Amino acid sequence: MKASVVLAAITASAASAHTIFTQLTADGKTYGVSYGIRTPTYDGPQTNVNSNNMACNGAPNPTRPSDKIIPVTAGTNVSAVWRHTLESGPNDVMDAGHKGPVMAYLKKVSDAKTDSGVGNGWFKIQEGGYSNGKWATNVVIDNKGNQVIPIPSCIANGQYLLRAEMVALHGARSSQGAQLYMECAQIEVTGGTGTATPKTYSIPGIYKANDPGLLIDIYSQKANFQYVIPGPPLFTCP
Ligand SMILES: [Cu+2]
Repeated sequence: MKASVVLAAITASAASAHTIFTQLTADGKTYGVSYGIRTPTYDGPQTNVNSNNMACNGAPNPTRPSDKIIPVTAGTNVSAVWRHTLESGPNDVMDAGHKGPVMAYLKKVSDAKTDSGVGNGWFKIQEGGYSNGKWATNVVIDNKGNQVIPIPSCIANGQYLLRAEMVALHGARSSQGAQLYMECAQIEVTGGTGTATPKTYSIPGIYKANDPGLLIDIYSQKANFQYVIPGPPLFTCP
């Protein structure tokens, strides 16, 4: 096979291997595809960490609004359900060669249906990197696409955007080679004690293109290397 043909084949398989946060499971209920989540029809990544589309996705993967808000009880786990496309099943989450970290963030908003998510107010509530020889993306794939996210018990009640994110680092040895996948779910938290005020951060702003966790040749690392998860520190209840 000619090199150009091989490259075209690799590019095609990579392009068909992206992912979307399609559904949310909360309080034991799994909602339908795109219910309360601003999903795109195309499963492509964001690659410019300085773009406003880093908050809740957007062009070249335009998202559709949702008029639904999903109730969530503070102190419980929710699951962000990831699928290759809006039509895929639990055995088609993302190409297993897409290796990298997994994260989730919250932003308190007055109207979860209309807030763009761009700007300050975000705090990280879940993260996974690389441990015991396994990437967090592969943990999600092996868990049938479920990213388990604990909702802190100490936050204030009200509407939030829940931003779930997977990052694929197979091309991250060059700048803007990391593929970031994110969608925002619209939730209403009840049962929170409101005793904590998390320190918040801006999106865009949480990542730099040359963060050690985003500009990295994952294939030249030792098996037990220490991977640095991008973004702000994880918020936990005091
Ligand atoms: Cu991809």
